Order: sequence, then structure tokens, then C-alpha cells
Amino acid sequence: MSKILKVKARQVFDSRGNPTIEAEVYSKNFSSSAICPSGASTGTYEAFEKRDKNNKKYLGRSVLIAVDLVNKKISKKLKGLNVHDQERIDIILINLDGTTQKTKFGANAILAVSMAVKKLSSKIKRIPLYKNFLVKNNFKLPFPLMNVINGGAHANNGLRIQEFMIRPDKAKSFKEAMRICFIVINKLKDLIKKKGLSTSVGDEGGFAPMINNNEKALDLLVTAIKKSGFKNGKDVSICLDVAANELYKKNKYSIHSKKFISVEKSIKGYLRIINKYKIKSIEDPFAENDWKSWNKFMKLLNKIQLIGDDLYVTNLERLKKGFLNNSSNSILIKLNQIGTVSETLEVIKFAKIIGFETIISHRSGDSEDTFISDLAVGTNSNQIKTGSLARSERVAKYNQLLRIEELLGKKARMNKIN
Ligand code: 2PG
Ligand code: MG
Repeated sequence: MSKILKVKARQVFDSRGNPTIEAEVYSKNFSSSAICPSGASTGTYEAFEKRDKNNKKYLGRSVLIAVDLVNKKISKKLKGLNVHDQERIDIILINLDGTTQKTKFGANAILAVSMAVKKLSSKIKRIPLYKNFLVKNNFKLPFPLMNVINGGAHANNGLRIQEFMIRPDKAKSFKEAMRICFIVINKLKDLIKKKGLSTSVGDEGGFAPMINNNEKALDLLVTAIKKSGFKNGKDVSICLDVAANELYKKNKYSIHSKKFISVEKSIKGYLRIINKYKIKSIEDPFAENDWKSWNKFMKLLNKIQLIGDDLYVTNLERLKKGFLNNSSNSILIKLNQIGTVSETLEVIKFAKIIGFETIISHRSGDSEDTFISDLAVGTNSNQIKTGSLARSERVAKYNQLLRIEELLGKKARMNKIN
């Protein structure tokens, strides 16, 4: 019943229309499939995404070699293994690849298989996916971090900061969290329209109006929250992902304007907008190797969530380093940054031990796969970041959380925002 018969991969497409890999794992009576997402603003230390650079048929972006590796090598290796033995399977995949960043098979090939194994295991156990991770009872729903204005590498409007997000901190249920975000997003749309700007959306479903000034975007958000009848910083908080890797050159940053300025001045700029706009969370304020600036900033912050994304790349060794360096108090979790489900769960477990918040995240190139929604609930992760209320690949994740909340019924609880 639980034995893997074969693994089959195919090339499908992600939300940006780029090729990506889907893997399907078969047992005697069932099969499950999973699709690997893909980032645009990636960290240097992320696991490797394998693409057929020399195949011009798909502008060098196809994943046909990775597909072939799954169909020939990985399928053979996993045949006969118990699908519930996730850790063993993941170790076999890691060893088969044998490189630190999974460059031989590609983390995209390995992760698609690893996620499909997890899904098939829950299907055979006849339990929902969220019950097949770390938490066994007292499941909690995550707060959505909705990226409502897109900038940086996710849009072409010239906004320096990549993601302007809202978080409905006072929501008592996930359903209510969705309603609050829905209202704010619609008020924001009205405001953007009134300004004569475009309401078309960026890669993560947030608006991408042609404004190239962070504070103008923040002003819009504050007004939208107010017009919705909510209090900024209380009912709804503004959260940012700076993705500062993209704004770094020779110890200087161009976060607050196009001009590159020193770390000290950049920090001053941060403190200014934190106070002015009551910002509650900042992700990647500095570049992935600038440990010193992270620590400097961390020491100045009070009750602000500081999230490492490109800094940690869901990698246990980097998280340990960040913990010892007092770099941040939270970590963004992206499965494809590390490449297997087991390694992702190890990082989440460690983050919880050291008191870090875990925020489960999509990628800017994503798909209809809703694995991360179940992962968020199954690890009692405090927040989930999966775009705005537009583009089905984003909305699908929120819809899955609504289903999970319904399944949990009276037992459903929201996580706590500290
Ligand atoms: C990020 C992510 C997701 P990307 O920086 O946090 O929002 O973007 O997938 O492009 O790395
Ligand atoms: Mg990020």
C-alpha cells in the first residue's frame, strides 16, 4: 500500500509563464503531485535551481534535464521505499545529489519530489496534509501578510522597496483576516484609481502603480487603512520586504531613494518611516552578507519583527549564525531555498527553539500548488506571506486556509501576533 512504485516528472509553467517542474509520485492505489515555485529576488546561498541554459527553444529557461533526472535516476532510487518515511527519502535525495547547494539534480527537481511524497503520504493515511507535519493538535491559523503594493524586482514601477504588505493583527479568525484585507485592498484600489494611476498588478498580485517613492506608497496604504475604518498599527499593520540584496553596492544602499547612502543614514531612514507609518515588520533590510548592519539595526529596534529571508535562505547553518550574531528575531521559510521538506522542518523546529517567529512564504513565480498553506498550519507558523487577493496562484493559498479553518471547526484558533 505505502510503497513507492515510480516517480514521474513533467515540465509545466509557473505564474510568470516560465517553465517549472511538477513531480508525481505513485503508490499502488494513489498518486500525488507537487509543483516547485521560483523566485526573482534570490539569495546567493539558496539551493540551486536547475535550468537548461543551453536549450534555446525555451530561451534557456526549460527544466527538461531536471525532468529527465527525476524520471530516470530519482524514480529508480525511490522505487520500493515507504512513502511515509519522508526523512529517509529526503536523505536519499540529498545524498544522490551530493552537493551542498543541490547543483547536480537541482533543488527544483528534488523539492517537487519531496513535496509530492509528503502529499502522497497524507493521502494514503487519509488525513489532510496539514496534519502530516509537526503539530498533532491545537492547530493555529497564520496571519496573512498580504503584499498589496509591488515594487523592486516584482514590478517595473521603480519603487525601491519590493513589498508593501498589510497584516490584520486584530483578526479573530482567518475568515475575518481575509475580510479585513479585502476591504483595505478595495479602498486602496479606489485611491489609486482616483490618482489617475494604473490598478494593474505585479507578480504577487499587489498593485504596481507608477510611483517611484516609498513614502508615497506608504501614504496610500495609511489612507486606505483609515478609509476602511481601521487603525493603522493596531487593527492593521504595515509590513515591508525591502529585499536589500537588490539595493546594495560597496557598503552602501539605495533603499530610501535612488541615491546610494551609508548604512548609518539608511538606518536613520528606516527609523523615520517606522515611526511615521507605525511599521511593524521589516524583511531583509540589509544584504545577505552584511551581518554587522543587521545586528546594529536589531539592537535599535523595539518590538519590531525583523525577518531574515535572503539572509538565512531557510538554511540551518545560516540561521544558527544569525542567532549567535543577534541578527533578527524571525525567519522567512521557503521550501525551495533549501530543497527538501525534511530540511525545511528542521529549520522551523530550530527557529521555534530559539524563539524566532516562522513566516511561511510563496515565491514570486508560483503555481496552483497550495502546499505552503498546509505547511503553515501544520507547523503552527505565525504568519503566511503569499501575495495579495489577486492572481489565482496567490488566492489559492488563502482559499486553502479558509478550507482548513472550516475543517478545524470550533477548534480553529488564530495564532498570536506579539
Ligand atoms: C521574497 C520573495 C517572495 P522572490 O523576496 O520574499 O515574496 O520574492 O520569490 O522573488 O524571492
Ligand atoms: Mg524577501
